[in-house]
Amino acid sequence: MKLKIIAMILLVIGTVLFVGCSSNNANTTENLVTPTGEVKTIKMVAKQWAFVPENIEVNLGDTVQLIIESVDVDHGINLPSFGVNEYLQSGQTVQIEFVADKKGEFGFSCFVMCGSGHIGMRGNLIVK
Ligand SMILES: [Cu+2]
Repeated sequence: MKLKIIAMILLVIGTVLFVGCSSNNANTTENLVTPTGEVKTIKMVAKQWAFVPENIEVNLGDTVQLIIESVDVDHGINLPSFGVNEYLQSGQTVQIEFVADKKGEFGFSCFVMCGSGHIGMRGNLIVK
């Protein structure tokens, strides 16, 4: 009788652990982020040789709206983690929108050879 009760308790504990583990696994493979409904609009200037501002901070789930004006020569912005790859023509303003659906620090850079300081033309998107 005692053994039966112990066996049943172990079975219950085992089931709880198993369910707990499988739901954890489901969370790690899941890539869905609940949008905050917040739209972060950032006006940015691309110039030789910087993005201004060069650091952008948003919250997880925010919709990020970048409005970028290239004020001198042609530039480009490449933010591979969010599929952003946009040509920034001289004198033009470009609007880019995406959802910040992962946490971390993500680098962006200019991909158009815009002069001697081109290689240093980069910045960071921080998603908290
Ligand atoms: Cu460049």
